[in-house]
Amino acid sequence: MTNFEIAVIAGDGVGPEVIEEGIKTLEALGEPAFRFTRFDWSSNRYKRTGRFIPEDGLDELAAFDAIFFGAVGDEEVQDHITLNNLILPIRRRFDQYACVRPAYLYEGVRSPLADQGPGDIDLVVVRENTEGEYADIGGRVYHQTDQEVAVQTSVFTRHGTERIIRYAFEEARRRGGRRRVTSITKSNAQGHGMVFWDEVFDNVKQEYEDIETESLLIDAAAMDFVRRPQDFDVVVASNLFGDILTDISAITIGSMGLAPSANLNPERLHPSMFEPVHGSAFELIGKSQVNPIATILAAAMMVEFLGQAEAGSAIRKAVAENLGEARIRTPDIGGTSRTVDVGDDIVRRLSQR
Ligand code: GGG
Repeated sequence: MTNFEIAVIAGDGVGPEVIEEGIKTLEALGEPAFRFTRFDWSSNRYKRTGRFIPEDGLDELAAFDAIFFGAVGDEEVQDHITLNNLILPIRRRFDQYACVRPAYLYEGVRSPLADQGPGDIDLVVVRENTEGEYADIGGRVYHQTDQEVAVQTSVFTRHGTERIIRYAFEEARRRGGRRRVTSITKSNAQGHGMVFWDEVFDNVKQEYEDIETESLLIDAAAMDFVRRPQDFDVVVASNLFGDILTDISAITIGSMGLAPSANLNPERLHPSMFEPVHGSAFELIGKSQVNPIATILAAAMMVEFLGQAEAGSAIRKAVAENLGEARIRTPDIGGTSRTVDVGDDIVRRLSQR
């Protein structure tokens, strides 16, 4: 029997609720087997101890096969503190440079867009995940005066840009779908970093003559994700633009609660991290109304990345059946069931296979 060691960081808000459903699903697989080690890294820990991650915490994570993450964000802690002290250090330390965010419109789920049926939306955003606008470089001087200055620098390296664009082309080959890569920038206004990105994209695409390409400005892409989502296959974007576009793609497939995310170190030198796209969703805390499917699909991505394709397909099939039946579902997609009921239904389907 194959065993995997999984580090679990449930984090903030609804994170613990959805993570428990993900763990339940993984345990229902039987094979492979997982051992889960829970870390209490969260805003609550920060409020109690002054740190999200203990001093040697990241060293400890290095030994795991993967990291299963819930959500980050707390009503009492500013968002830039939670992000820059919990999730971004993990992505950087483990060089999880490819953030892969698929969006698929399942049967039984209604898109808010007219005329979009099952499978019509089937795209993946490949978001650069370690530099760009999230590089955490900048500063402020003359605080609270009329002369105050704030500088925030975006970083685009050749190494970082080439590898994420190459990853996107490889992903288009792996998916074997529309075989199309769309690159997103704002190079008309960002005349340094994003013109550079466009140049790198134009160079790398020469190596992939079997893949159709397109370059769009982020504003046009935001419009086209609504106007013609069916035309996209693989979309490659900077850290910030990828983050924004994946909220749009998530809602076009019916709910943020259906969108999973993988933070990959494709070379497998370090553990990769799997999470739902949604954050801590304060308004749902403790109501048992949060949709666990984004996290369960993130679990499927995790087992697939660990080489367990059959287990991943089994989870996806159970999710597709649950959604297709349209009976046990949370309120975000028109149901009245609780988070735990959806998890139980998916576990039941897995156990019957
Ligand atoms: N589970 C995803 C999560 O907690 N998202 C909160 C958030 O704002 N994340 C920003 C990011 O993914 O870069």
